[in-house]
Amino acid sequence: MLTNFDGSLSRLGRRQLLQTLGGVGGGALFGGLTLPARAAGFADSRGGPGNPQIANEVRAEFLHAWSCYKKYAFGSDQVMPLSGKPNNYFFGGRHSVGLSIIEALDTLYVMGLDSDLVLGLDWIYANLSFDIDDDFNVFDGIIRVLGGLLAGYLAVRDQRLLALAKDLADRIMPIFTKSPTGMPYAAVNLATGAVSGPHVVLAAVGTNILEFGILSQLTGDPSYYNVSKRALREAYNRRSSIDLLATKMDIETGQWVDRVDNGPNPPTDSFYEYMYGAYALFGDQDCLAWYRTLNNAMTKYLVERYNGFAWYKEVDFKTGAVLGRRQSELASFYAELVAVGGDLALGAAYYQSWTQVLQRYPVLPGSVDYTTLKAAGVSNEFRPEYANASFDLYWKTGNDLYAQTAYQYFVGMRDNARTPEGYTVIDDVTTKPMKQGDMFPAYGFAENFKYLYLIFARTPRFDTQNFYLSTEGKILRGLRSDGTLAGR
Ligand code: DMJ
Repeated sequence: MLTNFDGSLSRLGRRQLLQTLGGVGGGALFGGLTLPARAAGFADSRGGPGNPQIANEVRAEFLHAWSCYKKYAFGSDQVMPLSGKPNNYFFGGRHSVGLSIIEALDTLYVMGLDSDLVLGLDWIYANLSFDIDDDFNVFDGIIRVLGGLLAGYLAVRDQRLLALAKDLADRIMPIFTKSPTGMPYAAVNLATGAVSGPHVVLAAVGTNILEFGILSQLTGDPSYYNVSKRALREAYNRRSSIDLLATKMDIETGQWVDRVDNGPNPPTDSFYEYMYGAYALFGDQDCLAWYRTLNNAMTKYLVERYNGFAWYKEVDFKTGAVLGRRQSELASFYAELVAVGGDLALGAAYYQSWTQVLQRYPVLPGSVDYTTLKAAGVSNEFRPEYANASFDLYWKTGNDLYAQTAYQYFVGMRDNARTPEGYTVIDDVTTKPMKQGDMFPAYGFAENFKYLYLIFARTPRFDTQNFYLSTEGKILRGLRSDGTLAGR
């Protein structure tokens, strides 16, 4: 065990881990990298100036990606950086919601990129409408579009953003109100309110209470929060006798469609994040108790040490019998959640497991077989989850190790996912050089660069002592106004 009681790495543990990773950090060789360092700590978390040099590097790379989107796809959902073409993700190419702009709003704000922020806001005010006669994927729609508009509103306090957010939420509402169990359908036609998709993965059942809760706070209408909480309760009530969940629900019958509990892996992942988040953001004690019951059962039945590293196996949710030992990269975020949720030792250990994979693959593979630490899925869709864990663990513990490994992630991303004009996904992380694909997912504007920047930057626009970010990196608590953009 490498951690102290309070979760910070002990001197001995930290040294062991750094040696495992190939160096001692702080300007020395670290995993083959020479790190720029400050004398008094790499990122200087305790009220100091951070590391402006690295913050500027991260901001420059964000701008490299953003400039590509502006040049080739502004107003479309996403950019294809190699072919220089737009991509409209949400409606299969039929309509655009300017997804990348919405995803970028609060990142542009905390980075102080005000003229680009105003450009994006002006596009939204002139073009964005949700009167679209087509099916809308509500999981992505809520965390990305609704969450982006709300974070934008919290940054600049323009009522037009709040009105758009409310309009979208009202169009989404039938997924809850038309469901016989209260658990949401997977899709809704935004113009007609027709719902579809009764077999719903748990992440889609339960990743909405943070955005709907903020909307309830801002509008004074509790119905948004209440429908989301009911969905969480209904899923929780269907746990097995050993307090585990399967991954897919028939929301019309209330019956599970499968028998696998694979812990924080997709397609459940952010379900747990939002159950805990309802407590962290709104003080909901029911949600905290539900999270603790489910998380404790996962720790008991799923967590195992393999070659010294902590992982979550896949099990039968009724018996606990082992079904598999693969781990999705998307699960790496759970290192921060399990730590912030109270088990700092397990969070630090799980982070260490993924750091070990980062030593082998500077861009993490989509999944690993953790019995060998070899890639099982070789692509990486510009995934932010490891940096998400670094960010929260860094601010939770104040431990420089998390800043150092975040920088290692950043260098791996810059060395491999950068293109002459932007950034892109990786089709194969096992080849040298890594084989690049041709897409920049819009969440890259919301997540990777923001987590990295906010480890190293110190800005009056972000409260490092009191923040909460959604699963999509939207800053739902912690944005501070300096007055310059109010009403824009
Ligand atoms: C993001 O949309 C969110 O982080 C979500 O919770 C899971 N996956 C993507 C990024 O990988």
